[in-house]
Amino acid sequence: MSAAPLIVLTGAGVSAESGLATFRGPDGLWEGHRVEDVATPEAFARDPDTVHRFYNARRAQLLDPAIRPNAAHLALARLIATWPAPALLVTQNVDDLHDRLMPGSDALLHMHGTLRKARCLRCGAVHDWDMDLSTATPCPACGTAGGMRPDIVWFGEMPMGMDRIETALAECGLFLSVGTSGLVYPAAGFVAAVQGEARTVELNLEPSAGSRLFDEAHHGPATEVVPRFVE
Ligand code: BJW
Repeated sequence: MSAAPLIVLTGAGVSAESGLATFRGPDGLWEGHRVEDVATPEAFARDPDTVHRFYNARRAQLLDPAIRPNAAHLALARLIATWPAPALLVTQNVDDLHDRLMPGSDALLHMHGTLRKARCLRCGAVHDWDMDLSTATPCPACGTAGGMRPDIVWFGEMPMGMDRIETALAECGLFLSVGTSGLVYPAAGFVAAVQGEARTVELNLEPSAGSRLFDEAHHGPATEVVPRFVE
């Protein structure tokens, strides 16, 4: 592969074989709710207990020792670490499975936030967070009770790191999209935003909504197609 700047975009499919459910697959409903019904500021304002329960369950699942990075996370971490030009892994996932293989790396950007952080609605302080949240949880920084929310990007909110992502997309020579349905924007628009000569590749279980926009596509489970493509 040539040494042009690399962007890898990942979605829930990269973590599916680690045991984390995708959003729009057969196990995608949570207690009968679609993600679009619980991942909005309006849902949180209307029924914070339900939204906290959704994220508490998913945060607790991440602390289960059975949930571990898989061969796709490993192949991507190696690719980013050894790429001979600037490389950025942009994940839509709020799990920490990429982080475990690239701890503290500046080359990893969580555009939809992370489950293991919480944010104060009053003072904006962001804290590492592994406990359950509730409407009674006080903010450690300002002491306000009930002001904490998951540090997650909900529908209608601005994804994180967009300036950096847009700059990287404009310079990128290889764009890999891994395990995402291509239904949620702005991530779904990245392939169209990649400029000129860049090579665009989809690696997914099945053709995504934007599959035809890619120069090439390889379909199958991430733990097979990603290591095969990368190595
Ligand atoms: C495998 C596999 C295996 C399975 N191996 N593959 C109308 C038109 C266009 C846009 C809009 C519109 N109305 C509203 C919007 C905007 C909205 C949006 O896109 N809505 C759509 C539903 C239409 N977007 C927003 O509101 C975003 N903000 C925004 O746009 O701000 C304005 C802005 C303007 C200009 C520039 C920038 C911004 C915010 C979106 C926030 C998304 N949040 C969520 C939930 C929070 C996080 C959480 O709780 O986890 O993020 S939604 C949910 O979807 C989650 C995911 O990150 C995201 C993407 O899902 P993903 O990862 O693709 O998962 P799935 O389940 O959809 O797909 C999995 C794929 O894996 C499938 O294809 C499988 O086949 C595959 N797979 N097993 C390989 N083993």
